[in-house]
Formats: sequence, C-alpha cells, structure tokens
Amino acid sequence: VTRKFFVGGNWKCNGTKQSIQELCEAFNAGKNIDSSQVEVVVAPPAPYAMLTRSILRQDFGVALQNCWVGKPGAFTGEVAAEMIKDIGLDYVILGHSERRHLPEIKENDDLVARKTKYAIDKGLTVILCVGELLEEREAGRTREVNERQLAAVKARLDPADWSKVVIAYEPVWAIGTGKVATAAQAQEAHAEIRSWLHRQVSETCASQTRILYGGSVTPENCVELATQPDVDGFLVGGASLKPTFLDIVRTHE
Ligand code: G2H
Repeated sequence: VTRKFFVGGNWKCNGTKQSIQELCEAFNAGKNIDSSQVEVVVAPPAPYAMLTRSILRQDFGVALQNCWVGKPGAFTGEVAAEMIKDIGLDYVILGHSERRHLPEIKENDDLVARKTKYAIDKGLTVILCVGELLEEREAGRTREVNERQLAAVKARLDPADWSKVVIAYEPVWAIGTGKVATAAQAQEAHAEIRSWLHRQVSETCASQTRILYGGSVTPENCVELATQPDVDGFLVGGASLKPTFLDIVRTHE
C-alpha cells in the first residue's frame, strides 16, 4: 500500500497579517519537504489565503476551510470553488465539525456532500471531515455516524471522484479539548471507514484513500498515532499555529 502521508494545518478563525507572515516565514526556514513522502497543506482564514500562498514555499499546499456549494453569483458573503482555484489553491476543507455542529452554521450531511461534488468538479482536492459527537460515541454509534456522513457524499459523487478526497476522521469530543483519541480508538474508526470504502465504493478506493486523524494532535502524541496502519496523516488545529507544526509534518520520517 502506498498512501502518501498527509498533514493538514487548519488555522480556523485565527491570525493577523503579522502573525501569519511570521508563521509562514518560520515554516519556510524549516527543512525542505520531501514531496514524494508527505503532502502538507495549511488552511488560513480566507482573507489571508493569497498572502499565505505568496509567502509560503511551493512545497506547502494551501487550502480554504469552506466554500460555496455552486457557481459564483448572487450569494453574498460566500466564496466559490472557482475563486479558490483562480488564486492558485488546490484544496478545500469541507464538513468540519465546527461547520456541521455550531448552532450558527449547522451544515447538514447533504450540503457537505453537494459542496464536495462541486469542489471536485472544479478541480479541487477535498479534505472531507467526518466524526461523532461525545454522546454518539457513548451510545456506541461512532461507526453509524461516520457511515451516514460518508453515505451522503457517496450519493453525490461518481466513483472516480474519490481519488480527489482525503478523509479526516475527527471525533468531536477530541477537538480543541486536549482529549486526544487513543491510538487504538483512532485505528478502530479508521479501519471501519476503510472497510466502508471497500464495500461501498471499491477496493482501489479503500486502499488508496488517505484517512487522517484530527483532534488535539500535537508533536508529542502524533508519533504513536502515526504507527497505526490505517492512520495516513493528521488534520491539526491548534498545534498548526506554531512552528513546531513541522515536527508533525516530519512524523513519517
Ligand atoms: C480538529 C482539529 C483541526 P484541534 O478540529 O481540524 O483541531 O487540533 O485544535 O483539535
């Protein structure tokens, strides 16, 4: 199996021109990234995306954290996939739990799925987030929730589209809480997702799709998580706002 390790940095709604410039300069000062071994992508807030792209070395990819569900037009406040491509970015994060669950946003499974299809059709790679709430885990419903979120996407995609999807499994109880999933908990969920891909899409899709773990990943806890056979990288929030994010990028070495 040759799944290239993938590390995403999700900066969420954080940063200023100055802090982002400093962070990008710190990343640029790090060792070159062996692009044959690892794919690294950071996701700044939209107003800083062009700044980030213009400062960061080309061995870093840049993503937005969300996009509009369709073509550009009279959709005040939205950012279209076409615009993400136009400014030279190749990735978008979709379905992050904050967008699914915050009462001010509340994106549903089908909206995430429609956004995923549209973004892929416009040439973007989608970092698709799935994961269960604490009460869902405690009720033994982790697998069911992940599969429901994935099934909504499957209903909108052509089978070949999955080559443009990177899945991020992010248990909501582990996000920004400091409560990282154990390596065994991550492995179990990742293996279930891979098995679902095998049954519902194809064997090739199951063997080639990267499944990232997200939720309180740090340079300290990433090493053990990365040893798990179905953990193909990370989506990192808080710890991606520091220069030591590069230690997580180098976990695979
Ligand atoms: C999960 C993660 C990044 P954090 O949301 O997507 O954030 O690492 O801060 O838990």
